[in-house]
Amino acid sequence: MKRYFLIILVLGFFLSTPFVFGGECVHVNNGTLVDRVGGTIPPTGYDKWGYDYGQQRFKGTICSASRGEDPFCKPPYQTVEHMESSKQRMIWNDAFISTQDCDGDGMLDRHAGFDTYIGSGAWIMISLEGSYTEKGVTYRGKSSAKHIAAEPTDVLRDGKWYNSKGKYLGKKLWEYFIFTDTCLYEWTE
Ligand SMILES: [Ca+2]
Repeated sequence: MKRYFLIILVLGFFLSTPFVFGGECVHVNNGTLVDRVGGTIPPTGYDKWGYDYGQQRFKGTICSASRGEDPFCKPPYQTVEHMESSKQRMIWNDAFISTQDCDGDGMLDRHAGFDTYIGSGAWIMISLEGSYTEKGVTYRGKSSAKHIAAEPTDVLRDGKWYNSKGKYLGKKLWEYFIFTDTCLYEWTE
């Protein structure tokens, strides 16, 4: 069941709206911006979930990455304890989540300058390490993956992205991303 180490659902990645410059930018260091669930973002360092928006990085668990909202993290799911102890790391670039709010919605900008992530150059890298138990067997694993926004010329067909020349790029992820460059190792004890 390798899917456990490919879980990368992060709340709010789907919810972006077209970017419109608001005329003034507020940096995360200001301490007044909020995250996607309304929590105030600390001016520096990690928030309680493990997000450091100023340094564009995350250090936590699979469950804290989704702020506890991932269905895999809710009881009575049998592996919840293992999932909560699984380590997750992420880094991303400015196009993915900026360190500023320039469209005036009080949240850090996503795909700044673009209507959607398409063509924005956004990317995020996610690595996971941990274990889970299924039918009495404990599995340990590691995975890492880089996800990049599709280009305007890329074509989505049957849940897979191809470039304009027909070369396969990767599976569809969220709405506009390509699931690519995945390394996955899993073993039992
Ligand atoms: Ca914003």
